[in-house]
Amino acid sequence: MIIPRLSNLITNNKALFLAYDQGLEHGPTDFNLRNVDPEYILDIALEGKYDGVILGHGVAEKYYHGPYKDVPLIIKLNGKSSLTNISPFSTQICSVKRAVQLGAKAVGFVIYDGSEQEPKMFEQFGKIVEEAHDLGIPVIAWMYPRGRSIPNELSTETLAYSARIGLELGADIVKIKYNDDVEGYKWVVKSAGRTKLVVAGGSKRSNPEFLKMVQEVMLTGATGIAVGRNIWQSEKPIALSKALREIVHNGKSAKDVMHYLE
Ligand code: FBP
Repeated sequence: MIIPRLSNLITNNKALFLAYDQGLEHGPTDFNLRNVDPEYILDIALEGKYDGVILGHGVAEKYYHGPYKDVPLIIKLNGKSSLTNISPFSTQICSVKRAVQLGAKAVGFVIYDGSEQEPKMFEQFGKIVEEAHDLGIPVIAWMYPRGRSIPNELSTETLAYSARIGLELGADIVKIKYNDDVEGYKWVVKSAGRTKLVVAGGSKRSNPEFLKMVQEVMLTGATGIAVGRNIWQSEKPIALSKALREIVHNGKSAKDVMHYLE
């Protein structure tokens, strides 16, 4: 097995990723006339110096070209639309091989742990980890506990279990939601062991609220954040990205970086 090349994505144990798979997951309801265009997002990723941009293979094929290749590409290999009403399940829609051909430096996969369909996602994920690691490609697991047996998706114990599942299943990075409990979340990060943890951004918060959240997240020992809507739904995505980068990579506080947004 070749050691997955995390250095393409993580510097000094810190990482900042821009997520843009919501067109499949939520549909254009998240978008406006600007951010519906993948080039708008890729411009933010480039200018905002993101450590990775998360796309589906369809968007990558048509838009990840030219200067955008300076931003490491992460292809999410499974997905679902929000049009279905089945128990939480996301099926594989792209292979590791195809993702690598498109230029991916890492691949992603969502697991709804606790769902009735958990075994199928574990099985698909297991194969992906093997294929990706044979090529030295890191695997990021979106660990989203979901389904009838999960009464509270954001409880610290549930999130810690999800983080641990990521480690046990071979993920190099887990992407997990934040529950606004700084002390509790340290246990979530610990439970992931040597698997790095990045926090998912969530729906749009005000700039001060969002930056405070990121500051808190970094205090828990997390490696960083993989954010979408909070950036590309912002009126000032580049200024906000600069502020975010200062917090994640340079240990600044939310207060220290507010001047970027004035
Ligand atoms: P946001 O920062 O916009 O929340 O994106 C993070 C993310 O994990 C995306 O990668 C994904 O499309 C979305 O959240 C899925 O969220 P959910 O399954 O909760 O609707």
